[in-house]
Amino acid sequence: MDIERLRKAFRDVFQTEPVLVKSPGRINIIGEHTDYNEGFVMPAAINKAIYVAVSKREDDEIHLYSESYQASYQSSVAAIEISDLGWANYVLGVADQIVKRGYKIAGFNLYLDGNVPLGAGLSSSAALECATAFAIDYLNDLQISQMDLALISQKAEHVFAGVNCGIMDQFASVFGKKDHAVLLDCRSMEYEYIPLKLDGYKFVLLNTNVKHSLADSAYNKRRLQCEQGVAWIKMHHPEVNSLRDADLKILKDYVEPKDTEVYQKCKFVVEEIARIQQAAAALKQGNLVALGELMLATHEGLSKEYEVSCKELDFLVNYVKNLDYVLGARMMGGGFGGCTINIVKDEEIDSLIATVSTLYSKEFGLTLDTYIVETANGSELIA
Ligand code: GAF
Repeated sequence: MDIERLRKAFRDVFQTEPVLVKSPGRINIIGEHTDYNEGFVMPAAINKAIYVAVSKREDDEIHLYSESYQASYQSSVAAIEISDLGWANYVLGVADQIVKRGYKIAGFNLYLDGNVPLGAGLSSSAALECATAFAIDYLNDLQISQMDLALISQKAEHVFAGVNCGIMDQFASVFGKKDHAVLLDCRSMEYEYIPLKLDGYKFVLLNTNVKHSLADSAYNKRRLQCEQGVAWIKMHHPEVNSLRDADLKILKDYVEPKDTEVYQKCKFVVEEIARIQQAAAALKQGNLVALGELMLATHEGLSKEYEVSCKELDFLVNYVKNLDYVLGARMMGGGFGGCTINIVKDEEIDSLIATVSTLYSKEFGLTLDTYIVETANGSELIA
């Protein structure tokens, strides 16, 4: 990202000097749909980020400009409302949450740019929320803790984007650390950085370039199905507060008889929470083969049991899963499109990309975008 170009673009639009905030997108190595079930996740921030250039205004107006959409939007702190512009909502939603928490904030100018591919499941929206939260905090000297900035950003997504997401994406965008994955306990919010030793391998993302329209509604539905399962268990085991507390026997006894579909969804989550612990142990031992096998098992569960994959994602995973130079592969994020994450041997990356791109476009008539990603630090102000 050309920081000087961004500063100049901001000055051209707003005629004043900006402050810059950078918030990264994320990958998730393992632990899918576990965050809103108080389980664990293991994401890492990546070297693709959203950048916002901002300045404080003398009045209470909010002026936004998006480089990618070449569009502007205007509002005011006193009258923040959900807009028709998706990108603006992520900014407005964060400002709204900060105001709702009782903070006094001034109007601001914000210029949005970045290189996180949009709609690819790399959390461009969470990154924009976090960048906005950091920016408003800085401009108004609010001194909100980093954890609260992540939680504010998550809440903004619930209210202004209508997706009842967990905390993983915003957490990763704030707390990511270069060369590390973060193992986060989404119940206690305690976390541990695990060094990523990929010796000779890299994370390669294959972007299907599809985002099926049911993604957001299906996400919210899965969340409700998990809550339904917990409610049935709770009638017999009041101490169970989330699927984190359940085991397979409890699910068989109290959820399967009620609804086999809900049972299947809950079963995936309980098994996935267990897999993350094994994956963390494998990563700590540098056992990428074991980690890769767990990733494939996750994909299988997401596709067959949790039913959040799609034919494009399954095609990509099926193609690579028997290649000996690809250690792990799975769909990543909420599902119904976006990217697969693959652990691929350095020397084979170029030829894999060439082959799989050709096969993908032959099969679906779509271009496959590919990214070799590195990990990065979390959100930061750029002087
Ligand atoms: C999306 C959500 F935003 C996350 O909170 C998480 O639930 C993920 O889907 C699935 O693991 O990225």
